[in-house]
Amino acid sequence: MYTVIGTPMSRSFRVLWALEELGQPYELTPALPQSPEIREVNASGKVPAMIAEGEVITDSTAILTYLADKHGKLTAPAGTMARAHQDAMTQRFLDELDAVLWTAARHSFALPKEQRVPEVKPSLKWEFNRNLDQIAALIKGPYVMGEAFSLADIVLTHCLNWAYGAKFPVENQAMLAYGKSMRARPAHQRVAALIKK
Ligand SMILES: N[C@@H](CCC(=O)N[C@@H](CS)C(=O)NCC(=O)O)C(=O)O
Repeated sequence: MYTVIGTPMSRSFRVLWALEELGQPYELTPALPQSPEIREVNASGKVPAMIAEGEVITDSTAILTYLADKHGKLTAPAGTMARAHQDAMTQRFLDELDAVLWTAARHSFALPKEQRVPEVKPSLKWEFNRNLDQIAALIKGPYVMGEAFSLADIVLTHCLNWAYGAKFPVENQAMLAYGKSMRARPAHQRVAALIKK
């Protein structure tokens, strides 16, 4: 049994989605960032964290990679060229989408008020869409890596969902259609239902 610490309204969504895809049982502690519950296991106060084999793992991508390798699903095998390409795509989503969204979040609510520069947001929205168009051109579908759903799809779809929540207008039609098909997955819907509860 895994224990996930972090509200589903955060990057914890990625971990919960992976666990649902894998059919693995888990307990959820829906802790907010910087809450005592997360600080107890992760001094940075960042969510998500997951407890597995009696140890704490932090960082959503590290947790996804651990789960995928451990259960032999949602990933190409380690040490293969397919895995190198999958890792490169995942890192690209983190650099070019997640980081842009997170910068917008910092300048909206996460930084102390006097450190926020709200004027940066139009530039970030432009950058996000430029990056997304470049990424979309690489994806032949139906999944990021072609014929197999992988953790790269979880990271990309979560960034698309996050963009929607952050009011980043996404105009790329291929990405809109891709996001719709990923959100139709039963595992995604089970986690989305946790947010609506
Ligand atoms: N790279 C980390 C980022 C974790 C992160 O920044 N989480 C946010 C919520 S989605 C958080 O807890 N922020 C609180 C803070 O930075 O103080 C991951 O993917 O898990």
